[in-house]
Amino acid sequence: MRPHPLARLAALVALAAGQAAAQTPAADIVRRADDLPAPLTAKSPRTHQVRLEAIERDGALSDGQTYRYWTFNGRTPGPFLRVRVGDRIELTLANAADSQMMHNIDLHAVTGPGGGGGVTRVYPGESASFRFKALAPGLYVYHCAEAMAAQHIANGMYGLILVEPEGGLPPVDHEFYVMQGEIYAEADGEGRLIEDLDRLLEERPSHYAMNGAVRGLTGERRMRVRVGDTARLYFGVGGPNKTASLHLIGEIMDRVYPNAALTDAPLHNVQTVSVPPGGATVVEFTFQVPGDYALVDHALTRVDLGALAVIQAEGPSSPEVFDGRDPHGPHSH
Ligand SMILES: [Cu+2]
Repeated sequence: MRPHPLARLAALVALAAGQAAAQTPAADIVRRADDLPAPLTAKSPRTHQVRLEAIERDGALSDGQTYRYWTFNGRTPGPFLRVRVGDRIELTLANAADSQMMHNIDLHAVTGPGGGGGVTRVYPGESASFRFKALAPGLYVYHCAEAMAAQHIANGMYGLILVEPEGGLPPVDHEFYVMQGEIYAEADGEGRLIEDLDRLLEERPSHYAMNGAVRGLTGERRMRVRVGDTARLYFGVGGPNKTASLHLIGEIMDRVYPNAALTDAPLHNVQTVSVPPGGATVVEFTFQVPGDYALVDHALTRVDLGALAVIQAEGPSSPEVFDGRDPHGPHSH
């Protein structure tokens, strides 16, 4: 008999929570969820020099199988860029000499044609620069838009840029950076996964990635907080095609900025947030009860295909809020 799907989900979460780092020699493509700059402190507008490099490299996608990724700076997602409204950004995009493809960058935080895509098209070994001013606060996706854009995104070329509102965001204990994407691949039978353009055109992903890999933010790459800590999640969808239904199993999100509209009031007490490809959200939460919490796309078939991250909350139990034990656990009889 097949296990009940929910039992399988619980088993996946338990497995992911305790899992050691991927036991594969392939390079780690995953950007850790805590790999983002601290909040800005400058009081007046400043100019940021940002240098990104398009790098094509093999990385571990799933269960020891490698995939040829296209990245900004060698990992997926690309670096978390952080500026303040009114700041100027001088952005240089270099394309590594050993690349096979042209690349560029379209940042949704840019006001101007192509979001920068037209002025950053670079052949392997080239670089190009442009300047822009961050006019509107928000959390924005950036991505490669070189033809075929869906292919460049599916292969890993996306990231987030935060334009902080005037005065910044309220301080929290933890900030996390997570992006979901789809990968369209087929196995070559020799431990490698090869991109499958038919699947891409049919919008039929073989894998879902959290920060670049199947269940990328689990095991030793899980997020960690203490019970009672305030946490803010910057979540974006690279896509290229699928809207995520972001859900944190066992925790109600305290505050949500739908579509990452940081200048509008947040919603409170939200269960699931819809995040379209090329879109983002900012959510804040505090755990009251210790345990392992699964961050998923609640289109739950995708959890089996990889759309799972884990946040571990440590601290004292709160039996008034939650009291129970696994009826089949070791101490149940
Ligand atoms: Cu590209």
